[in-house]
Amino acid sequence: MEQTLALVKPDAFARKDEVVLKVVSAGFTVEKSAELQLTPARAAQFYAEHAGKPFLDDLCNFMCSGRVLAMVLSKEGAIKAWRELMGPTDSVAARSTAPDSMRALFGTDKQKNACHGSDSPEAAAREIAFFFPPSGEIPDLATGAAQAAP
Ligand code: YYY
Ligand code: MG
Repeated sequence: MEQTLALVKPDAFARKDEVVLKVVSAGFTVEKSAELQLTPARAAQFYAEHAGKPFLDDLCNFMCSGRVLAMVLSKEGAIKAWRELMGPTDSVAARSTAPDSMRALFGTDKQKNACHGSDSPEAAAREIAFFFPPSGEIPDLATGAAQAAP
């Protein structure tokens, strides 16, 4: 069964139970789940594909403004299905084009948009390992590097 990495971002964390209810109603299985606080270095590592973009610093600050809920979701075609349930990046646009989507319901704008979802099988593998490293590795919250367990 295909897996994807989903985040409930800090702006929607207070409504995470509503998000999870919709996730389960849409037929996803929550395989793993963790609530955590990102650091700026770790947020920048997560969003490495956006290095050099003008919105990156503000995005990383926002991602560290509170806790996030990280989940591994599984379903047939989970990557595309979760992107569809999330809706378009900009929550304002989502409210006109995908009014039932997570970003329409729980987000504010193109930065505070409630959720993240992997956009390819390669991204899903990387992002799942980022939040749920293989056993024996403990992520260093300051640098984002995986360390061997003592
Ligand atoms: O994959 P998705 O989250 O829908 O959008 P991306 O283009 O990958 O951007 C990642 C993240 O960056 C987006 O969820 C919000 C933020 N962002 C922003 O703050 N300002 C923009 N102009 C574009 C994206
Ligand atoms: Mg993206």
